[in-house]
Amino acid sequence: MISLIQGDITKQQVDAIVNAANSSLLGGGGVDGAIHRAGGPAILEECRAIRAKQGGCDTGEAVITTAGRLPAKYVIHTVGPVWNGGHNGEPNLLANCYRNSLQLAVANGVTTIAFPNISTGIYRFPKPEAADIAITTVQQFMANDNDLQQVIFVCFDDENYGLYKERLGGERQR
Ligand code: AR6
Repeated sequence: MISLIQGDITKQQVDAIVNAANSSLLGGGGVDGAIHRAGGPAILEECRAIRAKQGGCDTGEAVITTAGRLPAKYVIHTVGPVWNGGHNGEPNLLANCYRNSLQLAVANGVTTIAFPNISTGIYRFPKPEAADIAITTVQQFMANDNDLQQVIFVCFDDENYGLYKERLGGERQR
């Protein structure tokens, strides 16, 4: 099932929430800052360990940590593309974020997962195009994977919420 809510992803009671991180994995502003603030230092510690081992995270890829004080069990950190006009592979890289996060989730036994609107804040990806890519990629993944029970799109700003509502037909739709 695909669900839609407007709110703060740090409050979601799901197996995993996804973070719109940067390739350093060392935190930042936006949803990344909110997740590290609410989750506490354990998340950053694990990010540092991953960084020491593999040197951060490339755009479109994803890594997993526990979730510290958050109600979720895991945080999946993915790095969205910075919008640079759209001819630098941004759409594919954004689709990779959703696909790789879902793959990593399933590999870790996650059945419920919440996504923020990756790249649509500081990284300036146009919101309508990002919504199309997010929804299509998740729908394709769910059509081929029976283990995932629920994917929740958590929209923070009104514009994204409106765009997702238009595309998904309101709250808690399949
Ligand atoms: N819950 C859910 N969504 C949120 C929250 C929240 N608490 N706070 C913001 N958003 P952004 P990006 C939405 O800028 O564009 C960081 O510094 C927000 O409305 O967080 O991928 C990283 O370290 C927007 O729709 O991420 C990177 O350097 C969406 O989250 C860089 O920003 C994504 O906005 C990544 O930029």
